[in-house]
Amino acid sequence: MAEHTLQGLALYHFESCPYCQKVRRAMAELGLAIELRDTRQTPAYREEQISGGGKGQVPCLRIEKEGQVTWLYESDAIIDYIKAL
Ligand SMILES: N[C@@H](CCC(=O)N[C@@H](CS)C(=O)NCC(=O)O)C(=O)O
Repeated sequence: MAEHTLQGLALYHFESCPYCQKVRRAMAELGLAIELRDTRQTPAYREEQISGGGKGQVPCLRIEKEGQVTWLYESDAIIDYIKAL
């Protein structure tokens, strides 16, 4: 399947988090390329997630659409969202 780079989406995650692994696996199975922001490797990503979304829990999908930003928490909700794209 062709990879589609999705504009306006960024997944806040870190490598060893099992919930993040589940989301990354779903992305791979769907053939979707979403920007990955590792909050452990880059503490500034964790800070922007907390300041924008309210907490540092990962995975979290930052969705920017028509100038509005939504922070989607919970791996199952993120997978449902990307399956519907
Ligand atoms: N129910 C959540 C669980 C996510 C979760 O527990 N993530 C851990 C890392 S594996 C975490 O971010 N813990 C720190 C926190 O909640 O601030 C999901 O399915 O996404």
